[in-house]
This record gives sequence, C-alpha cells and structure tokens, in this order.
Amino acid sequence: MTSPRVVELRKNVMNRHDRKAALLRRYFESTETCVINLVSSPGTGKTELLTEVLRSMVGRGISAAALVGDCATDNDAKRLEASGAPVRQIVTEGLCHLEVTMIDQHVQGWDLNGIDFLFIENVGNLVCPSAFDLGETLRVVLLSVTEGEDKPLKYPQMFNSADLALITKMDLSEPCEFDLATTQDNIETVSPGITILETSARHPNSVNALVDHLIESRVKLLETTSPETTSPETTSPETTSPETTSPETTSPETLSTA
Ligand SMILES: Nc1nc2c(ncn2[C@@H]2O[C@H](COP(=O)(O)OP(=O)(O)OP(=O)(O)O)[C@@H](O)[C@H]2O)c(=O)[nH]1
Ligand SMILES: [Mg+2]
Repeated sequence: MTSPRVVELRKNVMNRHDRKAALLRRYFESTETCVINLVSSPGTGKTELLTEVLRSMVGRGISAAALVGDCATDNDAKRLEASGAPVRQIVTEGLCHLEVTMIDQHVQGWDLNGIDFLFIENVGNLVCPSAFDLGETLRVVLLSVTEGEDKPLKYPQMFNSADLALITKMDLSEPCEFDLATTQDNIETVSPGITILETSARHPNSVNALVDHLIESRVKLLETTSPETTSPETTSPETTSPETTSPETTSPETLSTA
C-alpha cells in the first residue's frame, strides 16, 4: 500500500524541481549566460581543471564565475578563487548533490547580464547529481584515468545525461596503464554521439582547447535560443550572501516527505 504512494510523492517533488529548473534556464538564456554543470566522482579533478579554465577565461577577458558544492567545507571555493574569477561556495551539509533551489539562492545579487559563463561544480558523486536538473545549459561529466575504464557502463545515467565528456588527468595515463580507446567506446556505448575531450589540468594546451570548445558551444547555443526578459522565481525572499551559505530548506528528507 505505501510503496506506490511514496513513488507518487517523489514524482511530485521532482516535478516541482523540474519546473523551477525550467524557469531558471529561461532566466539564464535571457542573460545569455552559458551555465555549465560539472559532475563526476569525488577526486576526478573538477576543481583543479575548473581553476585552470577560469584562469584562462579571465586571462582572455571572458567574464566567468563559479558556484561550487561541497558537503562540508569551502576548500574548493578557496582554490577556485585563485583564478581571479568570482566564486561562491554552497555547503550542502551532507546532501550528496546540488539542487536547483540552491543555485537560485546563490546567484542572487550577481548581475548575470555581465557573466558569459557560470560554472557549477557539483558535489562529487557519480549517481545522484544526474537526477537533478539545475537549469544548466550544458552538463559536463568528467572521468579521470585513475578511475577505471568501466565507469560509464556502471553509471550510465551520469554519462547519458551529459552533453560533453572529459577524460581528465591524461598526464597520468601511462603510469595508470589507462586504456583510452576502451574508455571512449564505453562512453559511446551509453551516450552515442557525445563529444569526448581529453584534458589535463597540468597541460595548458588541453585547457585552452577546452575553453575554445566551450566558447564555440556558447556561440552555437546563442544562435539557437531566443532570449526573453525573464527573472528567476526566487524560492526564498532572502538574498544569499556571497560567502559560504547553508542550503535553503532542501534536505534529504524533502524528497520522501514533501
Ligand atoms: N596529475 C594530475 N593531477 C590532478 C589533475 N587534476 C586534478 N589532480 C589532482 O587530483 C586530486 C583531486 O583533484 P580535485 O580537483 O580536488 O578533484 P574534485 O573532482 O574537485 O574532487 P571533489 O571536489 O572532492 O569531488 C588533487 O590532488 C589534484 O591536484 C590533473 O589533471 N593531473
Ligand atoms: Mg572539487
């Protein structure tokens, strides 16, 4: 008796999240901000690579900012700030993924009209973040050479919900005896046609190639979307501070009880 009811409640909550994400996506389109949600296992190199991407963008005069999610610390925000780009930390207090209400809350006060790229570093987790639309323009999944070639097959939803796949830490591929061709095949199996780029935060050329790819993607997306003047429907009247902030009312319980 209880099982079907729980499923139905979860569906309602997810619909609410999806509606909110759709509103936020329209707002991002209206400001011509390309929002990129980075998802991967813990330790794949999201922060390291993003720091270099932001540094490269700042150096080229491109306006970029970042939101970063973490269960318990603001370590990653401190690292990302070294790039010179504006950064805000979202501490999820144990929640294993970011949710759209947190993004909505944490962009308050930023004039997105002046921001071409907003990166969101999700909480390191190869399962849950795939189920939560944050209103992003592009979802980018990262897989490092140290994790094993089979991960796309074991976590297909993370790969088939992404728009771009990055194989990271390529500078370590030899000592890790990494099999690039098998990994590419595995990604292609679960996400046919997806673009796959090889990167290393230690190799500026690969960082620059990634930045070039993102700039081209934004240009193409701007050509296909018609901006409207839309404001985000805020979930809370309070404007969040730029510093470390706790998630709003979002908690693991929300999904099963709301
Ligand atoms: N050799 C090498 N090491 C890297 C590279 N990218 C990241 N690392 C190292 O890998 C470790 C984890 O990198 P992070 O950037 O913290 O990974 P993350 O995905 O942000 O981790 P979480 O935020 O905990 O999910 C750090 O010690 C980095 O210095 C790379 O391209 N090459
Ligand atoms: Mg990180």
